[in-house]
Amino acid sequence: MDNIKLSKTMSYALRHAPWEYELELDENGFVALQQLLFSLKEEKKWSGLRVEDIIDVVKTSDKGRFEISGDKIRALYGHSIPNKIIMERKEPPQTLYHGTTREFTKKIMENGLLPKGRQYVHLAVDIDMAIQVGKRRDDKPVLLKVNAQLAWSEGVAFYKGNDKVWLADMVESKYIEVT
Ligand code: HQG
Repeated sequence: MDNIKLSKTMSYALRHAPWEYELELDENGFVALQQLLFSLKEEKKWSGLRVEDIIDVVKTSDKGRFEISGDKIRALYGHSIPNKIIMERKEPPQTLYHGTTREFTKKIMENGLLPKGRQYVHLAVDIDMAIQVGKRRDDKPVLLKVNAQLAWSEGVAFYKGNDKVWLADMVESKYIEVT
């Protein structure tokens, strides 16, 4: 089983286009695991898929992209579908990081961090991950340091994606430092 390909397909179905798989996500982004399996198996490429294969992707995902709870599964972050997924609002760590391009940095320091094509702004707990995220778009990415605790104390909402990824609706530039 090609776990990377399966993970990308699961991300596409659970984050971006559930309707293409006739999936209906609940308000927290969950769908029945069996339903996801059934829908993916409709595609020739995945006709031999087993529930164990999906579980393996969930368990081995380096970034903790998915969560299985009872008989349901969801993507923990990254959504772009129109209906906003309700995530757990929670006090963030002192500092969070965001890796981005040199080009975007100027705009971010003017307008703040915006979710752009996704439902939430994505922030990393550790520097290495933020740099990796930035490297997707710029070989010399910029590391932004977000004073998350201060923002939270002043009323900015943060949401926990997983142990490594936090989400926010937006973050004003007064809470951001270019490193
Ligand atoms: C930028 C992947 C101009 C922002 C990754 C980013 C991550 C602005 C881009 C997760 C801006 C949006 C999310 C502003 C933000 N002006 N540009 N005011 N505010 N931006 O892909 O955070 O591997 O939607 O800096 O690794 O890069 O798929 O967000 O460059 O964890 O699991 O707008 O997706 O995870 O890009 O990535 P994205 P992201 P997976």
